[in-house]
Amino acid sequence: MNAKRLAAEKAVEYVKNGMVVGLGTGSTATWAINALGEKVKAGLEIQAIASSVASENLAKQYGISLIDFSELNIIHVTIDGADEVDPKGNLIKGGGGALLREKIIAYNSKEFIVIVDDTKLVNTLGKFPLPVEVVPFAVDLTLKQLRNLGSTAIIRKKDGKEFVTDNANLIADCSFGEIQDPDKLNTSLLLIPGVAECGLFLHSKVSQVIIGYTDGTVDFL
Ligand code: ABF
Repeated sequence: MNAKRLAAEKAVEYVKNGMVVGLGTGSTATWAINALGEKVKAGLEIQAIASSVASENLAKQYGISLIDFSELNIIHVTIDGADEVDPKGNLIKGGGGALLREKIIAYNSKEFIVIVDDTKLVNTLGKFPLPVEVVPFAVDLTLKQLRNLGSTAIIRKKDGKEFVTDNANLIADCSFGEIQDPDKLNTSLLLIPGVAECGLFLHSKVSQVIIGYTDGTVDFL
């Protein structure tokens, strides 16, 4: 049984006619978009906004109606994946490089549902290097500040070139070791000029985590 798909399809059960849905990014979120797309084909009426160009393109293929941010009054529910989830529901996100848009959409959603398989569960965040989106200007100075906070900050590369986000920024992957206080680290990172956003999502903004297991069961946090 595909555990990511299971969690995704469970989350999509929450989506009802007339809702505005925030679409996440990554392989688990893709399962959710697939499931929503099938429901739309079968008559479900929703509007959606996407956290990445990739998710937007997938939604278009299914004929999911996309709403412009300028016309947006409310996002009823956002469904998105994560790279790590701690027992309180704090998250590391951004492995796919879409963390800034994901965070804006999650922050502005009434409900934020996180979908993961059980491999994403950790006791303490930090094994997965924390993605931090940084503006390209004076990036070496920003990296120095990130290292001063105790991380090994490395600019992400893809196919030998710097990975560029949908917002024309760069990603610094920052290993901090175990993150004992995600709230404090989130605040410290956001105080650095040049940091656009970081991949720490605090539990206070997470409505529910749905965990899929390969034995076909799901669990909730
Ligand atoms: C997005 O996709 C991210 O924030 C996270 O980095 C990643 C999870 O990837 P996957 O669902 O492919 O495991 O949700």
